[in-house]
Amino acid sequence: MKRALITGINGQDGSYLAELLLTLGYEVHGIVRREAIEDASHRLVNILHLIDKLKLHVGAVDNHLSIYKIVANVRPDECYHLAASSFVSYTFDDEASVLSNNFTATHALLASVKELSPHCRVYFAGSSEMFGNARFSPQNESTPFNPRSVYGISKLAAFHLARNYREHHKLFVAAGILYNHESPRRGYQFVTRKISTTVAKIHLGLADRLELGNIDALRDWGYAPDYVVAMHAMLQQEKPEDYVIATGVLHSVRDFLSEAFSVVGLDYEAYIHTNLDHFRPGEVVSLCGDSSKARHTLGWQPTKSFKQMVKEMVLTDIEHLERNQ
Ligand code: F7E
Repeated sequence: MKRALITGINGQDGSYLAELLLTLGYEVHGIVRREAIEDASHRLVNILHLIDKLKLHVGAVDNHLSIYKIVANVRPDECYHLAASSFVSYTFDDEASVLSNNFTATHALLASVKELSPHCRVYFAGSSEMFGNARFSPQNESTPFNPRSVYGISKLAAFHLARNYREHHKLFVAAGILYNHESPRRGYQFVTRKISTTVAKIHLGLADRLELGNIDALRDWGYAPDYVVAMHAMLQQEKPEDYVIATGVLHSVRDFLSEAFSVVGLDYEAYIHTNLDHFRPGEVVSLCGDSSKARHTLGWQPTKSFKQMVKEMVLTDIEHLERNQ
């Protein structure tokens, strides 16, 4: 039986990946914070349904000793490094913790794996934010990086570190360069979940307005359960490489709004209020990914359309709210 270790197991991607690996017969270990274990019904909500099947370890991913001990204890065959400060807007307020969480944690993990479990295959979660103000569109694995946010810079630094461990220390480290990916388990601060949950509240009479920033911003939005399939596939290849994972289709926030409100038969224009606080300095305007390499090499492809995904998010939020009323 293969053993996998997931950092960020209680996040959107971590929870879907844990489900996938359990289905494939893996022994699945995850790292969570002490506060999360103690408040499991809130902080581990994405993995509560799996908790009896998982082996959870308390630790802090940016604390080298903590990671070292967990890797020594688990001796994983595959390690998926998903834990990160991932909300781009927060990075404007607290650059230091984003740099530390995203870079130091990657270093702690790679260095520990190299010392203790050098056969272990590592997945590093890169981001389209590393392309930033890209000179070409769509972007692929050869497009030059030009990050515009501290988040993008932190991910790019960690990505270079991962490459360095691959090239100089001969670790099997594969990196996904993932574009936005959403689901009913997306954090509430991200625009898609903010919209789906507010539409659900409006539908149930619990809210009457939605404040947003730039609704003409464009994103390449995919479906998170599809993206974890790609992560796993990257670690099953003969050689470790980097892969862009994206749909290749751009939609605006406005498109998302229109689809989401139409699920409950409403017109979004009646509910939207612009809040300048949600506009971003140096916004990356339209990143669109070319995932031909993943499609050819990994046999990967998206399974759900934008419309189907938006519908699933809104209907799931309605169901959650109805259950908790
Ligand atoms: O923003 C616009 C906002 O916060 C999407 C992360 O997973 O993907 C994600 O980063 C767009 C932006 O995601 C609001 O300006 C308008 O253009 O959902 P988001 P993100 O910043 O694209 C990348 C690939 C990652 O790697 C990140 O970790 O929506 N927008 N009004 C708004 N966004 C938010 N959050 N809130 C608004 O009110």
